[in-house]
Amino acid sequence: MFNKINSFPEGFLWGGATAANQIEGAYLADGKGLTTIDLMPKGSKRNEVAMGNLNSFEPEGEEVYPSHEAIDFYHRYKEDIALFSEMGFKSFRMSISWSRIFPNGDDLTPNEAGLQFYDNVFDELLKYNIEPIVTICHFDLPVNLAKTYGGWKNRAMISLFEKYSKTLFERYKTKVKYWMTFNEINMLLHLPYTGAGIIFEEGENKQQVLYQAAHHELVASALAVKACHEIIPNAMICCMLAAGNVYPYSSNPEDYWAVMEMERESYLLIDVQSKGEYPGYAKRFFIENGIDLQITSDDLEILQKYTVDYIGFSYYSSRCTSVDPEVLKNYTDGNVFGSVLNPYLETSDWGWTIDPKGLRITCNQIHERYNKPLFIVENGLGAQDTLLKDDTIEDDYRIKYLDLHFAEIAEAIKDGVDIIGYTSWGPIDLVSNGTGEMKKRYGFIYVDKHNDGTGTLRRIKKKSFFWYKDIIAENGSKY
Ligand code: BGP
Repeated sequence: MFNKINSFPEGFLWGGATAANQIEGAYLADGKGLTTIDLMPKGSKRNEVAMGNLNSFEPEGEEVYPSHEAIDFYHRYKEDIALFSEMGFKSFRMSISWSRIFPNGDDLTPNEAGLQFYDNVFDELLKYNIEPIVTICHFDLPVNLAKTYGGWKNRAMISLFEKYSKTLFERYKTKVKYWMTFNEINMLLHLPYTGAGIIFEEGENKQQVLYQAAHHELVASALAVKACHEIIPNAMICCMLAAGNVYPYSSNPEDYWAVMEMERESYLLIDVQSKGEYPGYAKRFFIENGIDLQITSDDLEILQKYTVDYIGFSYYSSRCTSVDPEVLKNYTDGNVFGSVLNPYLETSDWGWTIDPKGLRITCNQIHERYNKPLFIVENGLGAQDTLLKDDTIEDDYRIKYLDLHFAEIAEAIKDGVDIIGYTSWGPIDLVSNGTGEMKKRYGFIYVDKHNDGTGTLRRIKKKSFFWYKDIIAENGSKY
């Protein structure tokens, strides 16, 4: 009656994922305007800026802005894409920098040189049969939109984003089939400046501001889904979630309820993008927290009509929680979302819990919640690599991490979860979003660039480069 499900299906989209501001550099080249990330320092102030508590529009002292040069993908994309092709990539996730297309965000006409740059990148990818997976907005927006409009606090952002995304669909309709609207939309609730260009004013009700901004992004995302379907009928467009299942620290029902609450916070915006309406638990949450959202009846209709085709998500860590104050003292910072230390799991050098089984659980949870195809668009290990004298990098720790995660993806597929692809985060070393530094490396390809900005930018294949190449060549058949 039932046939055995094999693991990775034919046509599985193996690849790697990046974001414009973490690789491109050339921050003012060819008419590009400043983006919010271009004014984010590295070092101790970075977090406060990311959280919207510190205005970074007037830089002070000797700040270093990592996005200004990054790894210079802008000038080296041909070399980098050739290396991706050598690994056998079937897909490459990248984002478009809004301010290359509309330097101020509200310009009347787009910047042709910016559009041309992405044409060149897509052509290069397609030359090697690598499918571009495009994030329309990955943690950056034109500075003018943050300064003049207050970022996504402002409803006017909806039509500006709609215009920007339509411009992209029209221009790239023959080249790009897979789209996603906002990177890790739920991160907006934790990193309001990074995610939405928000800087809080004195005395503002933060929750009110955050959920109103999120509502604006949801409507904008739904309008992008509409436009995408109209302009590119065979396209697939998704939302993108920072995912990671949560464990209760104990069998206390209160701990389990705390898990439910954490997961609901993560899923709330995705529930809207996938199911077309605010869930009941969200309405209760808004009322009980004095959050009064401005939502029109047109908004509700748009949200309901234009839901996403698939779910993209990042997975780095699981989390763990408890209601016991003593347990809560034992805490680690994950990828922004903190977690109680799970006694069964190890953490990376940056305190991120490593949990391959959590990826299988997460895939199953998202599948059961939405019943749509899934795309794992970020996963990987940030680690310090050492370039040895003979120009090699022995990154066995990265191979081990990926190997264990791939085995669990295979299990999830055998569980019946429809997973269409996997793009590992930072296939080439890039600037860390969290720290603004180079020393936290994810790549299969080493880039000779260092925290202090020095380095030749030379590209060097790591041991994991050859390992990933073999996995792709065999379509993960070992799992
Ligand atoms: C995700 C972001 C990425 C990326 C990744 C790793 O949240 O979407 O942009 O940076 O995290 O984080 P970090 O760079 O802080 O190691």
